[in-house]
Amino acid sequence: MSKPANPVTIASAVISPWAFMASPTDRIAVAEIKGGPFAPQLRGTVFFRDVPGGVWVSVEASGLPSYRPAEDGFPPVGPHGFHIHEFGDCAVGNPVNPFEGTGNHYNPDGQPHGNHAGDFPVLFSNEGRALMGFFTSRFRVNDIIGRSVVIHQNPDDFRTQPAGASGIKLGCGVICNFN
Ligand SMILES: [Cu+2]
Repeated sequence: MSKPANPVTIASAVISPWAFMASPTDRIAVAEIKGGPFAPQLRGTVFFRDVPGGVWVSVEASGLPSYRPAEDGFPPVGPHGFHIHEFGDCAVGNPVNPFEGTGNHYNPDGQPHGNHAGDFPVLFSNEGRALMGFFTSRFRVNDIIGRSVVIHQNPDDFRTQPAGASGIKLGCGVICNFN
């Protein structure tokens, strides 16, 4: 009997253009995202893999809300603001403003919002599911261990300071060593 394929290896091979050159010594981190009181079904996994010149980030999520347009002075729900925050504290805390312990966006070089090292592309909900991969040269895997990734309710406008008007936090995951 051959050993069953590792689903993690398959997932990262599908969405990483650098998978062909991945070596067993590449630093990899993972964050398991869990939804808070505003999105209790939300689950997600984010992988961070050191690649030449930066990090390949791949994210898979389910249980996101469906898109809702802006209405009655409320901003749209989705596409969802998505960031690295400073602190790896994913305790829900205040249920009307969950995950306050995550602090501000990860911003080691003092940039305005829109150019924080932790500013990521927004996540689009496809009937609740999102699958996305992208490259960043702004940090290495070692720099972000012990911080958190956060998914917000509203879109990130990438200009409102300090957090892009992306609204309440739907889910949170602490970034941990994977290997
Ligand atoms: Cu955020």
